[in-house]
Amino acid sequence: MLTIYSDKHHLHHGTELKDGKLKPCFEMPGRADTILARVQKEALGEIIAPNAYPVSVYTRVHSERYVRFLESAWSQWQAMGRQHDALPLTWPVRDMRTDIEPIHIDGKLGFYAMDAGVPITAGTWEAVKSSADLALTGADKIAGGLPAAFALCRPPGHHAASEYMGGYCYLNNAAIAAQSLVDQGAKKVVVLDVDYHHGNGTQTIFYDRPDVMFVSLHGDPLHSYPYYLGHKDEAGKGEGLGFNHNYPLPHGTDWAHYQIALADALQKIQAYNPDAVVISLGVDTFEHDPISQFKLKNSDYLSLGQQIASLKKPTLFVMEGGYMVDDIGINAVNVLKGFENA
Ligand code: SP5
Ligand code: ZN
Repeated sequence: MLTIYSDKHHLHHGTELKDGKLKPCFEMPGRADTILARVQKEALGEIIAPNAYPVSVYTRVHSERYVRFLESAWSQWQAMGRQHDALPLTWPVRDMRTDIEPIHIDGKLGFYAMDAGVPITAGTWEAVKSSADLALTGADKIAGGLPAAFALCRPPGHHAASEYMGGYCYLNNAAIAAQSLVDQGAKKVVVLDVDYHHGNGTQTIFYDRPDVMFVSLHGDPLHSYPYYLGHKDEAGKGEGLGFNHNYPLPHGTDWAHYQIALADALQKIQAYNPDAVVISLGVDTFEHDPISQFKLKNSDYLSLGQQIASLKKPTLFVMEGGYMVDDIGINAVNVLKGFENA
């Protein structure tokens, strides 16, 4: 399988607010390095660099003012004499205004964030842009007829919505890729999200659309981040009603239980009969993941890839989460190997 990768992810590594303290993000450069090493060790296939895309491709799914904010946040922050990573500290919750963008950088940061897990550092924008470009390059390959490709994205994207960042995510790589496939002629695209966390950003972006179906298996939001979205009754709205499917699963879910939900999800996807599938590939469902609560084992990821292959659709894998760095390469590449050897 073709892998698309760039070293630019090294430009981004910050701190997050966790357990009431600022700590280095679990989302760190070693994650992508470990996956790349495994891709090479397993001789998965060719590894190519991404193309560069104009910002107008990102604004197909994100608002212009949000992308402008991402581009300029670090320089505004630095102009205040601040040197540490930029993090939000106040948020527009219920009943506050979201139509007027604040001018002060502290106001902007909270305005465009859902949590304090999205530090902005000097190199963040360049890494974020490169990550989206990996997914777009993969989408171009799929649109050009390649049956499958792997965008080794870092930072991840599925928590980012049209106008906010969150959960280590800035631009929604999978959504940008899905939109690109539509823009290149696909009539129907599915985003299947297997990250432990619900892909709130992707769901929200496509919630009122029938042309991109969102399907997600994840930790029940009653107990797991992102807490405020990902319930079973979220089925889409307007023309998009019936094109959103959530499978919230309990703590301790192992492969035996996971595969029952997966089989149901795959059946819905098959019935929809998409032209292409984008997989939001998180491997934080692993039994030893430090921030998640499922119990998948190394070999289960081979089965996951095999199951995804049963769809027999052009498939773009987009890397999302997974924080047990020692095993992230094994688990991510197992999905790809399982897919290819099916
Ligand atoms: C892309 C992705 O996987 N983002 C995940 C962001 C999760 N951020 C908040 C995690 C809070 C988990 N707290 C659990 C503590 C276990 N000791
Ligand atoms: Zn996750």
